[in-house]
Amino acid sequence: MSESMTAGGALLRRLKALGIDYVFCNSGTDFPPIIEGLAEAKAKDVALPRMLTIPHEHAAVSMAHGYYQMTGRGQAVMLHTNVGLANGASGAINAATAHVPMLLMSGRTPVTEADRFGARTVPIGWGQEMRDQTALVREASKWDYELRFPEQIGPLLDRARAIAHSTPRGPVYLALPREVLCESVDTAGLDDASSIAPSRVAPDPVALATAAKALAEARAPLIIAQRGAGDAASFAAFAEMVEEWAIPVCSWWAVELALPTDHPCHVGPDPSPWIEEADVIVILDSLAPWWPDRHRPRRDAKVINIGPDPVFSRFPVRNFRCDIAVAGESEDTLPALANVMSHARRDAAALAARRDRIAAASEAERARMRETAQAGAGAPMSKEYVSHCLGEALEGLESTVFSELGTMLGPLPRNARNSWFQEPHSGGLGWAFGAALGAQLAAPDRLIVATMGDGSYMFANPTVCHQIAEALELPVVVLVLNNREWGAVRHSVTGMYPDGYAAKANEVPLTGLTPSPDFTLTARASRAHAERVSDSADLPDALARAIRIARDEHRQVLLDIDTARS
Ligand SMILES: Cc1ncc(C[n+]2csc(CCOP(=O)(O)OP(=O)(O)O)c2C)c(N)n1
Ligand SMILES: [Mg+2]
Repeated sequence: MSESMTAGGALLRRLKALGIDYVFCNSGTDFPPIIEGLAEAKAKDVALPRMLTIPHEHAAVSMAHGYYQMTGRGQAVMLHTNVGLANGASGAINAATAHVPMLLMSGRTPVTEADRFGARTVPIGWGQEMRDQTALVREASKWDYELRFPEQIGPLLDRARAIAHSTPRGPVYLALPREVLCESVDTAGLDDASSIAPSRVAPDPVALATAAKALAEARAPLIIAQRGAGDAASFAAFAEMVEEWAIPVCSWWAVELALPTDHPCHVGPDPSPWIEEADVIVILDSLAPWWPDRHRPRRDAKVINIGPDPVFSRFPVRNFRCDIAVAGESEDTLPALANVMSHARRDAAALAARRDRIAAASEAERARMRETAQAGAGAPMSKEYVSHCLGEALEGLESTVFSELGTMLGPLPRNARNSWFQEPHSGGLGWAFGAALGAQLAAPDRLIVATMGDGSYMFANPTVCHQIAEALELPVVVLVLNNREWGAVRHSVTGMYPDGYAAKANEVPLTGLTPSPDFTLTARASRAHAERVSDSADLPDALARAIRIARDEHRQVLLDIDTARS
């Protein structure tokens, strides 16, 4: 028997059938048919995704981002017309750069002025109209469209989700006009499985064989890895392969962990001196693997690009050399590469000598980092010191650290897959807190730590994020590394003009954040446990307390840590 429901509710029902757990929502006057449909579905016992009220769009998109990072499953975000979408655009740019799939939607203000259900009522109906609303996020979207008829809900959502999850993954956008959502639609087929499977690019066997041969025959190979090594199995296979083949792995500006920091082949963030001597370089899923003006690969070095989109076609300019391109998801490519290499001939003695040299360099780098961290004790203390202490506090615990100008990989040892994420290379600040909340939602039993600069904390709309943490009972630990400035901006000025006027000024203009707000009060406003830490000697105890409270009392915690300007 045929049945019908409000199109707004039908849309949510379809999302559920597509396996979406959460819709991160920030609603408005375009939402009545969504909210009515939601209530209708509830009244009729129709299963829907969990619909969450998120009081700022950047937090909503960042939560979907963090949720995906922990689960590998894209979620949905529903925002308010053009203005909500504009607030979420920075998050969409982050998701696109990080290859994070999500179904981004926002309402379209009614286009009709009268005589139709759903037509304009209040002045924003006119004020929020745009000729091309999608333009706000089009460059960050793999696909975009507008729902024209209610019966398109199933087909368009199937298509949107399949495209978002196809290689290379990323966000898609669908605009939802209010009049269309107000219509009634037949429910037949809404609960069926998706009609379109995502397409997954598998590595080309010829490219794989060529890459494997080059790597196996290399005298001085190097891998630069910025965005992880795929799933649990490929993470393990990668660690084994680089050890067996004695390949140094560099984490220059890594935003995700590809190799444990205590692995004997992890040589730290600096590609020098490896890059100058390398005859074969693998760029593993890395947008900007080195600094072209500083790091100079050999002219005859063979460069292999591996990743879901090895040439990063979204970006107008990116000319890192690419002799061999191997396209595919890392979880497919890395085990396949390891397998092909396992059949290659090797000179065991030469590999052993190289392995020893790399391991010694790796150990020396760890020792140097420990020393730098210890030297940063005091009041205020260095970021390296905070990173080191956090590493000690997390030892033996299953944890994930999100860092945005916060703690540093290396001084903060991280060894498990998914244990560490840094802001994407798009750098749309305000990401880490929201992403940590999304990750905690995905992994309720895991210790989730968000560490960020004071500037990044303020970009995250902290009142909003603490409200979410309280409302959804997400016991995240937040560390604000507070140097009362935008240090990264100051560094970029003094880096470009080391002897300039700005560098000689008492305070570099446009970088100071004094007077610094009392962030503990912001957190306490949402009943977080909050402390200020000024002296490095107090940090280990404060961290232990923070972790205990988050775990045992299931309560969010903030530490406002007095951090030195470097
Ligand atoms: C949305 C957004 N606005 C501005 C910037 C430019 N920006 C890059 S780093 C930075 C300062 C970050 O300050 P903070 O988080 O305090 O870290 P610090 O550098 O002081 O350690 C700014 C403003 C950005 N990346 N994103
Ligand atoms: Mg700062």
